[in-house]
Order: sequence, then C-alpha cells, then structure tokens
Amino acid sequence: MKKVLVIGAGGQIGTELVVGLRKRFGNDNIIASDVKDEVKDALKDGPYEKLDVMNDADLKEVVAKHQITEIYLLAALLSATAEKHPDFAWKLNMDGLFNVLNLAKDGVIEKIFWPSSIAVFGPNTPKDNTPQYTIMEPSTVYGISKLAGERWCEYYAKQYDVDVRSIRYPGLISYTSLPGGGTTDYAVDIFYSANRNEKFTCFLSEETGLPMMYMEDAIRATINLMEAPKESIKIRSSYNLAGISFTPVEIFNAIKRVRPNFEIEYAPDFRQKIADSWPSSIDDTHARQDWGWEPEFDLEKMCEIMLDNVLKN
Ligand code: AKB
Repeated sequence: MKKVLVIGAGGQIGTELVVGLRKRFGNDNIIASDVKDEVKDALKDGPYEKLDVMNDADLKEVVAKHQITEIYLLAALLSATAEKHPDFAWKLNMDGLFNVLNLAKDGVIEKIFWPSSIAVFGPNTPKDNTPQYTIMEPSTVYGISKLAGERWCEYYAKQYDVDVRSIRYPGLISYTSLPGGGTTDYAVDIFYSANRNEKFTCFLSEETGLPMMYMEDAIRATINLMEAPKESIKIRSSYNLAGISFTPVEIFNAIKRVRPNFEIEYAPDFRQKIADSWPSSIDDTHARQDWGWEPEFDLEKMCEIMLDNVLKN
C-alpha cells in the first residue's frame, strides 16, 4: 500500500502537490509535513507532522510511524534567499537529500521525488532551448546545491538501485500558495498588482526571458513521473521540463490585454544577475520521450486563470 510523505508541504509546490496526491491516492495515504507549527488550511484534510528534514532521527520516526513507502522532498531554500544564507542553504538542501536517499538505500522506503531546477545551468550554458546534456557551471549557491544533488541522485540510483526521480523545475506560477525567495517570483507577484490596480515594480529587466510553468502542469508532471514504470525512467539525475517561456514585458502585455490600465516599471536588483545566468527556454525532449510529458497551459490560459483567482485566495 502506497503511503506518501511530502516534506516541505507548506511551500508553493508542496501545498498543491499534497492536494493533488490526496485526490488521487486518498487523504489518509498522504502525510503532509513541514517545519512550521501552523498547519495551512489546504493541508488539513489529512495527516500532518511537524518535521525538520535535517533531523534524521525525527525523519526516521515519522517514516516508521506512518509506514511510509514514498517521499517527496520539497524542503529547500530557493535562489534569492540562498544567496543571502549560503551556509544554511547548502546544509538544508544537501543534508535533507542525504537523509532521504539513505532511507531508500537502506530499503526503508521504495521511491523518492526530489526537485531540481533550471538553476543547475549557468552563464556558459546555451541559453535558448537548453539541452538536457550541456555545460552546467551554475553560479548561485542554490544552483550548486541542485547540481550536486542531481549527481548524488544519479550515484545512489546507479550504485544502490535507489528509485529516485527528479525534474528541473522552471519558475512555477500558482495562486493557492505563494512562492518565496525565488528569482522567478515576479511572475506571480505581477498578478497581485494587476488585480489591485497598482503599478507593478519588476525586479528583473523587461527583456529577461525565463522558462516558467503553470503549477497545474508541474503537479501533473511530478505525479506522472512518479507513476511511470521504473524502466521508462532513463535519467536519474533530473529531467529538463518546459512549459511557457516569456519575458517580463511579454507577461505584462498579456495581462494588459485584459487589464488595459495596468502599468509596470523596471527596477532590476541583485536577482537580475541570477536570472541572467539561467536559460531563457528549455528543450524537454527526453521527458516527452521517456514518460510522455506534454504541457497544457500557454501564456494566455495561465494569465486568465491567475487573474480570476489571485485575490480570491
Ligand atoms: C527560483 O527562482 O529560485 C526557483 C527556481 C527556478 O528553481 N523558482
């Protein structure tokens, strides 16, 4: 019987992933966990455990208590916050991964999902349609931790037959739960300003193209990857995944078509340098071939849903 532990369930991805997994596998089979005391309303339909993934003993206790078979490890510090707290970012992003990988190595759990990011690429990577296999050389703490994590995932898969699966998420756009500490967060914040009729100050320049994805696509991709037959998962580092790529001015223009009075100004800050080191679009041929990935949301569809929902939530 499948018993899933989602670590970092209170975050942007975790919240929607728990809801998606509970819909598919039943509320009681999905245990949400987060380091925070307060349980979000969206997570209250099933079991919750307060858990710090860096505490190996506590992690083992929760896994034993619920007889966990699969872990989705989402607890991490994202790119912008990690630049401010490099030591802690490295510790959280790596210790947590090792604790979970070792549970699978020891045969305690059967399967792991661990998210990587477009941040594994760096300034020397080809920017357009970035291939799965290419120059990496990330220049951020977050990117370095994700690339190291990818190498460890592949190592554990090859050496110890650990069934670990991963996606290099682009920037994720959602309204149920806010992102925090990322470089792609402007693409969510912009909808709040648009709906409040406020001028939006964008922390990236207007021509900064980045790979993005609507959250519903990301959740579907994640669950599909985890449910795919083991033999179809050919890549054990992490899969490139593409959704929608756009620049701040392109998303502004898409919103302006629906909110004609909307205004924007550009005030690039330290996050500009991070964004400049990342790809502007991604080639996800391997994900399409290996486990049938196909995105459903384009810029217009995503903007429509976001504008309808951000303030309601
Ligand atoms: C970030 O901006 O740090 C994240 C990411 C692309 O991994 N959204």
